[in-house]
Amino acid sequence: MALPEVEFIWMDGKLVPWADAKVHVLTHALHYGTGVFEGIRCYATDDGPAVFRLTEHMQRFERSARMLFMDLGYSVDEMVEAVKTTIRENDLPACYIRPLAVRGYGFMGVDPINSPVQVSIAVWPWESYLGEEALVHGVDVGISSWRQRSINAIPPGIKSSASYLNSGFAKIEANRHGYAEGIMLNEAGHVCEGTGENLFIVRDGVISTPPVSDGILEGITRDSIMVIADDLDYPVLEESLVRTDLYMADEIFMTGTAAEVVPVRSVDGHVIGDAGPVTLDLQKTYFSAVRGQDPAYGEWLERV
Ligand code: PPE
Repeated sequence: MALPEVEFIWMDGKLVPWADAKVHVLTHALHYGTGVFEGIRCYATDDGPAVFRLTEHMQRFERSARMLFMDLGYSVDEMVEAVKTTIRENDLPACYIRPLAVRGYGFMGVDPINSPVQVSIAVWPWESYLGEEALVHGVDVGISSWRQRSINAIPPGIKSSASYLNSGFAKIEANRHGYAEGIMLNEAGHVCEGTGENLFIVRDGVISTPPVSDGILEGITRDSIMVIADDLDYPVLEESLVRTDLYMADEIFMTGTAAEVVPVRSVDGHVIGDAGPVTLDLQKTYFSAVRGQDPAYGEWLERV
């Protein structure tokens, strides 16, 4: 997507004009992928803008940073406040939020340890990730020829910039084949996730999703959907899935902060069909939750 510019970006503790939020070309992360980030959404509610599970996202941010021995220099609470300030000062009713921490400028060579840590928070309006149509009619996806990186290589459980080289390969391939998204398998052939979404299937009324141990990002939307499914009395299993489980599923959907809850219409040309009843039920409840229309999930929203 082309970026819609807003007024300010938070950089190392200060709000700076959008055009001034720059780094040096010798920033360590640009060369070696030594960055971690988050993706968060702020929704318009009757009580004003509210951020969905903001604290949990910032906790994950801190955990990702810890893997690179990065000290963010701000507590989770301070980063939560920084996000709220950035949204307020940009006067946005709703937006996507991208906190980023990188190993910065000053040292070259693979060892990141001496490079300074630079933290930023950018916000911008981001309507729908795979298109409005996708939320209603679903998307066509394909199994990627690219494998998910191993848990002992670039761990999928960490939201690192480097992870997205793998996602980028799969996304380019998917788009070239006419698919909206590519689904990656791990080396054992187990289904992992899309390039920016977790994945669920439904068969005979039972919902299944790959376990964290197969190598996925532990999505906050994934967790929210598991809680909602439980509340709606749908059984949910975390179990390894193989590609034929996708081809034979009654329903498939993907989840992510940017993508939200997107039905899958076909996989490699195997038709799953329009969004099924379970997908629609979960999607409806998720959208009520994020928009502050369902008091049962009120604690997931942090007012700006
Ligand atoms: N897996 C991957 C690989 C992934 O990138 C995301 C989020 C998820 C699962 C779902 O995680 P969660 O958002 O916590 O439910 N992808 C983010 C970045 C997308 C992008 O294109 O950039 C997002 O949705 O914000």
